[in-house]
Amino acid sequence: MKKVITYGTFDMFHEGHRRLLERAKALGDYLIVGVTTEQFDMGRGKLNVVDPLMCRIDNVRASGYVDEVIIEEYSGQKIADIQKYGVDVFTVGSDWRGSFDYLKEYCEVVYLERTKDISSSDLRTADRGIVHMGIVGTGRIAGRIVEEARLVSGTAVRAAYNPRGEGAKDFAERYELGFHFDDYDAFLQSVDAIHIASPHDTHYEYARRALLAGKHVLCEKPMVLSEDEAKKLFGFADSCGLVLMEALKTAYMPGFLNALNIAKSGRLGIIRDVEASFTRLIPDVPGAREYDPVVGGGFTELASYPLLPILKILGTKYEDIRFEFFTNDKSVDVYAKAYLRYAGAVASAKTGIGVKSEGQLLISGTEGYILVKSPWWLTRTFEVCYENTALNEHVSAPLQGYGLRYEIADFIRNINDPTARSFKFSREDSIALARIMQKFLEARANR
Ligand code: C2G
Repeated sequence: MKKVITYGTFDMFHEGHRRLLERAKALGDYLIVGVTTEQFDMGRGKLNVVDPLMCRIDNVRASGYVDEVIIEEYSGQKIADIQKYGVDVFTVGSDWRGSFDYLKEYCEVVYLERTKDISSSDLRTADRGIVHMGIVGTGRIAGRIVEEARLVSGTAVRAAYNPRGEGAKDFAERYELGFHFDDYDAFLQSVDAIHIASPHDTHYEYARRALLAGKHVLCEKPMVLSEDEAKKLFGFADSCGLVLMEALKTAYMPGFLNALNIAKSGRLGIIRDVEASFTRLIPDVPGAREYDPVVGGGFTELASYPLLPILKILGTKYEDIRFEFFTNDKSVDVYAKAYLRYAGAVASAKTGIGVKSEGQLLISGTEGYILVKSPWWLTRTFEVCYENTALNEHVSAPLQGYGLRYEIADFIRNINDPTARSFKFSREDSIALARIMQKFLEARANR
């Protein structure tokens, strides 16, 4: 008897899962399925698992292809299972291609083509569907988004859009997406929600058209470069009952949220200063998007990050803001600092694409400070320090992958729960960020 084994979460059981099990069973005579525990999924950074374990097991059994169900609860279990159950074939979807080659020492390993698109009509759960996402723009960040979205339950990236059709086609093939488009309206028709990962100056129009077509929008930072545009987009989202969220990944990361909690809890006394820095040297080559004379420059490219802790800790109602910056010969800023004054506190945000500096976040209070060392925007650990160094603490928090899955998970949660309010990066935060971007661009143009 040929024994086959496969593993998975099988959350919100769908046609992709059913087809996988059907083909897995066809590889032999006896199919064992390892269903993951919530703890195992949490440990590997899979977020938003909806169905309880028992329900996921029932769904796997109900498929009719399965002879035995086991539980996957620790990493390294697969080798032990293969030996324990005398397995001949290990199989899993092609999204895992290469990852389980190490099992070839113990049995045959087969990667089955992943089902490219799962249609909601095939879902067993009648009362809730998977959020089908589309991605606008097909650059490096877009690829990471697709990879991370696969680790968020309740969503599947189905389509890619690029005005250059070839770009979308190549991307869809590489990431095994069902659809690709160079026609934006047709693209919107194929999805429930979009993630905009195109150049800054295209965000507004893409977001506006998507909202008016009834699609939820997650938009890369900076969402827009003017306060008026930000307000208009939130207005469209409200009137259509849709979620509009700015994709500023750090805002949703567990470690950053932890640092914010400590800062706001009073443990540092009264916060008097927030200083944050983000620099990345970017070569000024012809056609480089970051050196575009109208919307390019280090500030629009990077300042969303250092402004985030400032807005979250000291609020959006600063009394004054001013900028100091150096530009290149085309008046594009290569190094810039924003100074904000609040009642009782000051803050500064530093960015550079032509100057390199230390990228740290320092939050200073009357009783102590928090230091998050570079790269603070991928917050994994930080120090809480006091005059009495015996009280100092070292805090760490998980950060999985590129850290994009946290914002995607929040976006999906907000779509599924219309009463959920996004406090992690609220509309007030987005509007304030757009206002600061606008002020900076005005200051730069008036130089
Ligand atoms: N799958 C598929 N087509 C889809 C979605 C999923 O063929 N559209 C496959 C996956 O490749 C996997 C199985 O269905 O083989 C279960 O998918 P998930 O529930 O997402 O589980 P996964 O995270 O892939 O767990 O140890 C766990 C395993 O490594 C896989």
